[in-house]
Amino acid sequence: MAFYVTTPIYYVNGEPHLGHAYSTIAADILARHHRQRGEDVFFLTGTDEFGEPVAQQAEREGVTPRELGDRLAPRFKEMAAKVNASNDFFIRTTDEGHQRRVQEVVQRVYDNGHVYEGMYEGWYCPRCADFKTEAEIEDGNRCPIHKIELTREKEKNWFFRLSAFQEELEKLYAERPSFVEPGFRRNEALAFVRQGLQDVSLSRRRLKWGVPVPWDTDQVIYVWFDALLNYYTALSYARDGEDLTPLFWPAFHILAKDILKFHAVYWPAFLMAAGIEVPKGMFIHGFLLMEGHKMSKSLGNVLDPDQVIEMFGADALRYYCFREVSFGRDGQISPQGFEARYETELANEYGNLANRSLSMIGRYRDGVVPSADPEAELASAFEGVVERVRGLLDESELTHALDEIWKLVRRLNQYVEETAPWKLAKDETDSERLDSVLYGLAEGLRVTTLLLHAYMPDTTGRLLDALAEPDRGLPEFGSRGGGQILAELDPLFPKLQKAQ
Ligand code: ME8
Repeated sequence: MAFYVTTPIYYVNGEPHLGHAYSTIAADILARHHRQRGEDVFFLTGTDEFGEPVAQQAEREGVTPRELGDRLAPRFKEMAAKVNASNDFFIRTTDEGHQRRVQEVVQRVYDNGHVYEGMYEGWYCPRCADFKTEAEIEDGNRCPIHKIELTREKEKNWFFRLSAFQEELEKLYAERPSFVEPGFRRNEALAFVRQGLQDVSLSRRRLKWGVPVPWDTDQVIYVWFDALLNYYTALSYARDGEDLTPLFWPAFHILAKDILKFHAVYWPAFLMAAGIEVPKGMFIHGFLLMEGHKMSKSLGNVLDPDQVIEMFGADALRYYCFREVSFGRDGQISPQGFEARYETELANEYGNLANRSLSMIGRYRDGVVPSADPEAELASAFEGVVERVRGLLDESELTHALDEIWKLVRRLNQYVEETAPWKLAKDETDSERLDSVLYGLAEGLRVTTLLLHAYMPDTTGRLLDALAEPDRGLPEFGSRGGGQILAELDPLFPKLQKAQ
């Protein structure tokens, strides 16, 4: 089995913020989970460097778009590393290999008869690099996303015959109900298709910063087509002398609702036009909000992932984002929220469970996991849980899967309270029961931690080492007998430095 997952490629028109980190972490959790299943995984992220959004920012800063990209692309690359993303490649659309392949595919779409020359006029948002319909425009002529004034634009350029794909798109949606998840986003996309599709510009004449149209080098390819194609082009040159396309295509995409239309409508149509298989599917998540507003570069209300990581660590950030905000919905995040979850859930519930369990096995059994059968009441809490988590992650339900796992953390804590091993340890006749309880705790902790591994790779890795568990695959409760010698474990989630 192969699994190919992508994030949007981010515009290099500002520093990365937590909104970008969020999509990257989501895709990373899926990538890591599929690796745990033993699948061949390819995980792609990167930067979108052409087009108006970047050219305009460069102009504002008095640098060339290339210089801006060369400064900011490494920042996005660092951001991915800092949040512990395990991406297999980082694409920059300015890569030679990308541009070559984009031209090939666009030429194919042209040769297949889906491109013509025409005149476009409409309200245009340079930040979105997109024309807006009358219905989308806010407050006279403002962009509904960026709140900036739209400009009236008119130019002769090449058009992609999107309208010709209406029926095929409707068929795709009918045949593959899970093509776009969650369902309410699928309905939005389908409604957009059903209202009637208009052809879209495939090129720009005024702009110089882009991939040249192969048959008309006075124009550049419209940034959205060049950008979407990154998902396809990367596989052809990510590995020297090897084309990964046959192994990994089609991709599964993670993105937010702001770019739904491009991914759910333009992109499959464009691939159909090129004769390339459409994506496996996509999951559309919501926005992280700060005090009620979308966290965004243009609104300036962003949290810096570096600062958050410095304070809480990457794992806590990864955990918080998916626990606090139901994946798929918009949700508020705040430094106070971080702190609260860090202390109550990560440090007190999970961290304490780990340290308590290890120290009881240390104290009562010299640090060796007893060989015993778990008690039925504990075993039953784990029944079917791995399958449930797998099933939820198959639907990219990152929050629901995490909720399932967190129930185990709580069940284990409750089990410690119910069984009170410190009391059992006082009476020699309870020795066998204590073996069962301690075995159950070690096994429960192992299974829970392996399930959390995709979410919090570092801390869980440390705990698994302490549990003498070298395997990182998906677990099964009761599949490991006792006898392991446990190691020391420093607190997984140390107390926060309040002064900050
Ligand atoms: O749109 N909450 O790039 P972009 C959640 N280059 N996610 C957020 C977010 C927030 N507050 N802010 C940003 C582009 N994101 C194009 C994409 S893809 C072929 C081209 C994330 O830099 C989210 O994934 O504006 C959103 O879709 C993406 O960043 C937009 O990044």
